Amino acid sequence: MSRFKFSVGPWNVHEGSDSYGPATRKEISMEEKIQKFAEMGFSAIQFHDDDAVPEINRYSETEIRQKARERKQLLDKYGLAAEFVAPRLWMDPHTVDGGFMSTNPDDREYAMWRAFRSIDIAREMGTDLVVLWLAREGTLCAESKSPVWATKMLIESINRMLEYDPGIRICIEPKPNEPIDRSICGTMGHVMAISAATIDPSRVGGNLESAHAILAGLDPAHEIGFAMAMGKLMTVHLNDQNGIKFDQDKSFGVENLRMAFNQVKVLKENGYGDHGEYVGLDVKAMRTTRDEDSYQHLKNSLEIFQALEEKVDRFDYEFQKKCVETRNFEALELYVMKLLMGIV
Ligand code: XLS
Ligand code: MG
Repeated sequence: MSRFKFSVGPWNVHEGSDSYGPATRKEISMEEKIQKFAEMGFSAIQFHDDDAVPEINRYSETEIRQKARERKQLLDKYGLAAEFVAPRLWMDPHTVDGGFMSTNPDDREYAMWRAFRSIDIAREMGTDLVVLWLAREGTLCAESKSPVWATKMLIESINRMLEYDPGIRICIEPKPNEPIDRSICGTMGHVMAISAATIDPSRVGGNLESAHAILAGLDPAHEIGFAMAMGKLMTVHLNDQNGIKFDQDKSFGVENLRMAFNQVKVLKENGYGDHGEYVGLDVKAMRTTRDEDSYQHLKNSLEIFQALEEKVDRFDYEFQKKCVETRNFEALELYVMKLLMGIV
């Protein structure tokens, strides 16, 4: 039995379309997904603002709150919590050049409207956590906006959210690229610097996604450790990635097993979850996956995570200590590989 609580977003179960081809699976309703997530043992659901309130632009602030309460009733029906709400600032025409750092002032205000509504929705759904994945925040043409100005706009936007709700927590999910070309906040280091520059650093932290760290050429476990050292790891998006290419959101551990082992190890060793944090998944099924296997990638990710928990529990810290004292890291590395291969 895992010591962790797990969360997932409805976009993790999708129809399989990609930039080069149409859907390969039938659409599944939100209620059916949420019921299945509860059956699979998830404890919480991640939401975009328009997952909670579809066609959000059509509604007044009051209507948005009402619809968020209705979505919360669906969670209550299956005994699930809402982990976070994230403004989806990458689909609407107003976000064509980003949101908080768009070169169009009206579009910047639209992004703030969505951010404030995400806070309202979060409150109605019983969570104080808003996640900002900064999809289009950066440049497609490097000379289109100053990186100094853009960074300051991000800080100013977060400050406005912190002022809008004095109890809300803002969690930035860094990614070095895709769909943006040059990201303004690409790694956990950038997130920690942004946090420190806001009016309330204690309420601004990070969400580390495994694939995003790999896309930045970094080690996910070290990115997790960096945020935990600052006391600012608010959640994680565990998945995997085969090298530096398009974001693959692969099942956790399927490409980089030792990296996955060290992500579980750093979370377990440092009390992740002790303050209610969830292990979030952000994984997508292969386009070739059939309808009847629409949730298999989530089951695989949970099974691999829990198998790695057992490996961490069996890790021989005495042997590690001896290897460190004698600086025999070759022996330590072989031990880890044997542990992962089931030889020891
Ligand atoms: C995309 C992001 C996205 C956010 C949620 O790369 O990981 O899935 O986590 O919108
Ligand atoms: Mg993610």
